[in-house]
Amino acid sequence: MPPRLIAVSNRIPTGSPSSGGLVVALRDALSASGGLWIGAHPDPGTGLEEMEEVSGGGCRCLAFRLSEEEISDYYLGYANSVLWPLCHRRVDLVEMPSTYEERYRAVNARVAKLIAQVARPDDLIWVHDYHFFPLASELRALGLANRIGFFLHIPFPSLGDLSVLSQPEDFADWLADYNLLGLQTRGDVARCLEMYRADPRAEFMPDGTVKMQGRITSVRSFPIGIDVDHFRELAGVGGRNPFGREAPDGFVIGVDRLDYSKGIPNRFRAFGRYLKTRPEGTRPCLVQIAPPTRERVQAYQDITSELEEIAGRLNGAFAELDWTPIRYIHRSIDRSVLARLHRMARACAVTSLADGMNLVAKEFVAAQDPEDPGVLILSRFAGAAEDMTEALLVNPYDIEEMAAAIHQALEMPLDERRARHAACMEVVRRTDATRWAAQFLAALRTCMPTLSPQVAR
Ligand code: ADQ
Repeated sequence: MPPRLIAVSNRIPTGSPSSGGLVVALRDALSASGGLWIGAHPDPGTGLEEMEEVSGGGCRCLAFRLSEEEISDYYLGYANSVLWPLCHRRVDLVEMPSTYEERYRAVNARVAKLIAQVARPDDLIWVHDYHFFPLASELRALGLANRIGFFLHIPFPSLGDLSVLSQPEDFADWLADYNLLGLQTRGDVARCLEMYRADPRAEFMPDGTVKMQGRITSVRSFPIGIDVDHFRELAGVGGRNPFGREAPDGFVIGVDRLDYSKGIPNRFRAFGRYLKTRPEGTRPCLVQIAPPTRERVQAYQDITSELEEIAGRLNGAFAELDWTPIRYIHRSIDRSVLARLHRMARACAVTSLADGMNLVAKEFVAAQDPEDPGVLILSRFAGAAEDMTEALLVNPYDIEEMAAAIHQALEMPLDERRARHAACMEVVRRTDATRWAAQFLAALRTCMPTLSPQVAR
């Protein structure tokens, strides 16, 4: 039996059959080790409760409840109005009331205490994402010497941008308490090492690890992926045409949470530019699925209005009585319908301004019929572009270049489509979610253990 795994993430699996690759990969790793998944309960509480068992996720899940203040200051506040824009190169959107940071530190300290009540000395602890940067420091302060790994799902911030934090030196310090720091791409690793190079407390060891005040951290990239076979199955299942009778014959699809990092307004503008110059007689269509998220944050309200305005303007200018060029759905849709849509689409536009990986790009590729595949248009600023170099790579700030890429994708000869798809599919398979989890955990198991955590400083 492998050592028991404790996974910690903001969300715990809810048992919905629409789970993505991350849930499947972690759930498998957790059940193989009799492990636990710890995360925030979907419903708020007082913030004082003990953890409770939550069923339905396919593994043992323990949930803590966040109070309304914690949701405002820790989750929507520090996590999503400071750290999210910081990591996505939007320091102009950072909001800094002092209660955000205080509550972020306090929630991490509280969650560490709850974890310490259930952790055994030889458990592996795998912490996910920016909601929990300081968690290892809090666990070490409680005396835990376990191997603790961290995986950052979003881009690693650049050194210059870190100055926006009230105590930027704490950031490197928090990360130094992890034995393994997993990032999405080689570019993220380079940015992280640049941060350590600028920090006089850090030393670089001959094996490539970073040593900071007695603590040794290995920094490596583990590009995340999807449950490929499951998504292919969903996409291939026959059944109802999601459009009813009148499916557009060659359409471009976009699927994103409605987030300013995803570059959706520029995508709409590029599609508008393409509409102006499109080949005569064609009636192209952009199907954009963008469910709302973090609606209480001002920046998300702004992007929602901006998108409605652009979609309305373009449809007003180009639509005809029997043709709507932009079909914009501001809701979540069933995963099997999503997979079918990907398979039917002639192209997918992923135009993120910054993105850790972007799983939609991988889902689109997985959903294609290899004999007659659609074309992936992919932003150079999405982590996925580091390996998927045979997609049509675009600069999401360059509207003309993106309009030209839409044209190229929709007109691309079959041989070229097949060759590009095969190369992308090879990457999608190589980075499949189960391998991703297995590689991270294998690396964590072999990390140098932390000596007595109190002695380490
Ligand atoms: P996200 O920012 O959420 O993830 P992404 O990687 O694209 O971005 O994953 C989104 C997931 O949600 C995909 O599986 C997609 O199919 C699904 N989804 C999106 N819109 C949907 C809709 N309308 N209905 C149903 N499902 C929908 C963060 C980082 C990414 C990183 C992932 C994983 O921002 O860069 O790739 O974590 O590490």
